[in-house]
Amino acid sequence: MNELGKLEDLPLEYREALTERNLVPLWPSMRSVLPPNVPTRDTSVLNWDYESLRPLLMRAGELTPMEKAERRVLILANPGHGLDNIQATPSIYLGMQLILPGETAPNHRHTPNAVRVIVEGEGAFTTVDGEPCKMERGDLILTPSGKWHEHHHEGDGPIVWLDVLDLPLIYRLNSSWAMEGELQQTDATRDKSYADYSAAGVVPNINLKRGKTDTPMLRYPWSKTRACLVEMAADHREGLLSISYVNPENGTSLFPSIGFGALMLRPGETVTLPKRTTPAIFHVIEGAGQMQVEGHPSSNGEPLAFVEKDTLAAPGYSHITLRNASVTEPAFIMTADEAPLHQYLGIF
Ligand code: GTQ
Repeated sequence: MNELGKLEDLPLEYREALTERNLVPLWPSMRSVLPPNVPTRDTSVLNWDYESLRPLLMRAGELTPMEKAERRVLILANPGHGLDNIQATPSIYLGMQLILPGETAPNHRHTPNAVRVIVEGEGAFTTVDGEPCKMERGDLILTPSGKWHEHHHEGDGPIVWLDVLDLPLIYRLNSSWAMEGELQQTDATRDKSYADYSAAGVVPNINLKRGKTDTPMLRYPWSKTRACLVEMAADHREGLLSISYVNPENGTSLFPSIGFGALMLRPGETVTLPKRTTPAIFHVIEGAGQMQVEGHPSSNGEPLAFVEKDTLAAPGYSHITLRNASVTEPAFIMTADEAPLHQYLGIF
C-alpha cells in the first residue's frame, strides 16, 4: 500500500482556508480510518479483579451517601478507550454498584438498556415496571430501555452487582436521557415474568403478541443456567459448552445492542473461542483460571489470571483462550458482547 500525503505537505494557507469552511482533507487520515486488513482494536485486554476493586467500592459507601450518588457505582473503564469515555468496549459500559442495607436507589428510567449480574450479597431486589425481581448471585436482571426501575436492599451486609449497559453507544447517538419518578407502588410480591417463562419450550398465552420484540422475561436465575450447562456437560464430552440468553418469545438476543451468554469450562479444560469481530466481556461466576489474547499489544499474548467475581475485557478480531486452573472443578463464566449489533450492521 502506497504512503499517502500528509497534512504538513499542504500549504498552510490552503489548510487554513479549509478549516475556515469546516472542510478536512481525507487522504491524511485515510489509512487510520480504513486500516489495512485489521480494524483498530482499542479495547485493552484487562482484568478488573474484584479483590482490589471491592475495598474501593466499600469506601465509596462510606464517602458518598445514596442521596449524593443516585446510583453508587464505580465505572469499569477500559484505558484502551480512555478512562473518561465510560467504555469497557466500544458499545458496552460496565459498572460495579453498591447498595448498603436499608438503602434504596430511587426510581428512574432511561433510554439505554441495562442488565445487572449479581456479584455479592443477598436480600436486594430491583422493581422493574412494578415487578420486584429478586437478586441472587449470578442472576441476570433486565431493565430494558424505557422501563422504570428502582433498587431496594433489605438484607444484611452490602450487595454488589455488575451493571452492563449500552450507554456508550446510546450516548454517542445523542440519545441518552433519563427521567425521574416517584417510588413505584406495587402489590406484586414476586417476579411474575420469570414464573411465566420458566418452563422451557412452553410460552404462556397471556397478553403478549407472538414475535413481539420487547423483552418479556426480566429475571434469568443463575441456578437454571448453571443446571443447563451441567446437563449439557453430561452429554457432550467435548466441544465448547456455552448458552445464549434469549427472548423466550422469539429467540432473539435480550437487547439489539448487547448479547449475553454463559460458558462452562470442564475441569482442566482449555478452550480457544471462535475468532469473532466483536470485543467481549467475561464475568467469572465460579472457578479460577487464565485468559490469553493473542496478538494484541495491551497484553503481548501474556496470560491474565482470574478468580471468581473478576471481570475481564478482550478486543475483537483476536483469538481468546480460556483456561480452567482446576482439574477437579468446572468453571462458569458469563459473557457479554456486541454480536447483535455487528449482525445487524452486517459486519459480524
Ligand atoms: O442502576 O439504573 O451503572 O441508571 C448506570 C446508570 C446503573 C441503574 C449504572 C444507571 C444504573
